[in-house]
Amino acid sequence: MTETPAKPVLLTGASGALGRVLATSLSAAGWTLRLTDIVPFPAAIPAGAAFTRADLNDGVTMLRLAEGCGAIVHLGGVSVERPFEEVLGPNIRGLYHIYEAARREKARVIFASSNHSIGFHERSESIGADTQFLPDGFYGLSKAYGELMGRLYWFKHGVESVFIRIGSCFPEPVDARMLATWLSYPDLSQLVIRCVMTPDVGCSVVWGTSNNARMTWWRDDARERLGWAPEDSADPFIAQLGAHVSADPVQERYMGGGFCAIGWSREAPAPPGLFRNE
Ligand code: NAI
Ligand code: 15L
Repeated sequence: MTETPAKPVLLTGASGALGRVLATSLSAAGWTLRLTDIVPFPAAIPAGAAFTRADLNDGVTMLRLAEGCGAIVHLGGVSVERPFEEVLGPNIRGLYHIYEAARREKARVIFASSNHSIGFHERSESIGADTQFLPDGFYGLSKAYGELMGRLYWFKHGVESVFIRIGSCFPEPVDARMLATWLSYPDLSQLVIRCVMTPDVGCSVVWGTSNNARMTWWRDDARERLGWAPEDSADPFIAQLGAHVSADPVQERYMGGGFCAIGWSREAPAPPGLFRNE
């Protein structure tokens, strides 16, 4: 069954890796899309879509782009660890512009959050979606802030959100960590469709990974309510990638992997008892 939303959907970050995947798959599903990004769309504009080049820092244009939309799939912004000043504009101010537009339009926000919002949890843990944020850098911090902004807009204004804490969404897994964190492009597309089409999502969190046997880290999210079950799996890559680990103990200890090691200056990992109220 093809499901099409009653109103157009605004897709930010449309020229990026995942934006292009979703522009193509949602267009193929018959959706009416408004695509936007700060850089040009690098391919032919898909059927049913229109592209506007714009900066997320430009709040007036974001309001205009969202006019008449029922949902905003928000992928735009800095997508890797960068200095604070580079993250601030797109990921914090830009996100505020998206939520203001959603409030005005009574639109739902599907926010591309990241595992880096909880990256300093240790891989030996099994954490639910309501776990404490432990961002592993300024980028992960911006994703935690984004989820908190979504909660503010839900409780104060009734703006619905689904926060997809994406693991690693690439054509294929490329190292041992991704045997746990990998999300296939088709599973991402199905998830976004469910996030937009499911009635009454409230303010929900879903872990964005495929059906990977090694994903023992993340549990208890909104997938059942969304009616989403990932169909792909990183498991066929276990033999090929199982030994593909780094020599860095920080990278290998924490869920966020290499992002945790960027700029690391502790002499030893933090003892848990000095962080939690134990
Ligand atoms: P990407 O870097 O390929 O795409 C991000 C897009 O945002 C780019 O096209 C960029 O031009 C645009 N952008 C940056 N600053 C902007 C601004 N000021 N105004 C307007 N547009 C701006 O990243 P990718 O991989 O496609 O990821 C999409 C989203 O998913 C990002 O928010 C990322 O943080 C999130 N995510 C992705 C994961 C992955 O494995 N690919 C994992 C976790 C989260
Ligand atoms: C992310 O949040 C990044 O956007 C992506 O480039 C990957 O680094 C991914 O996380 C990951 O953790 O593998």
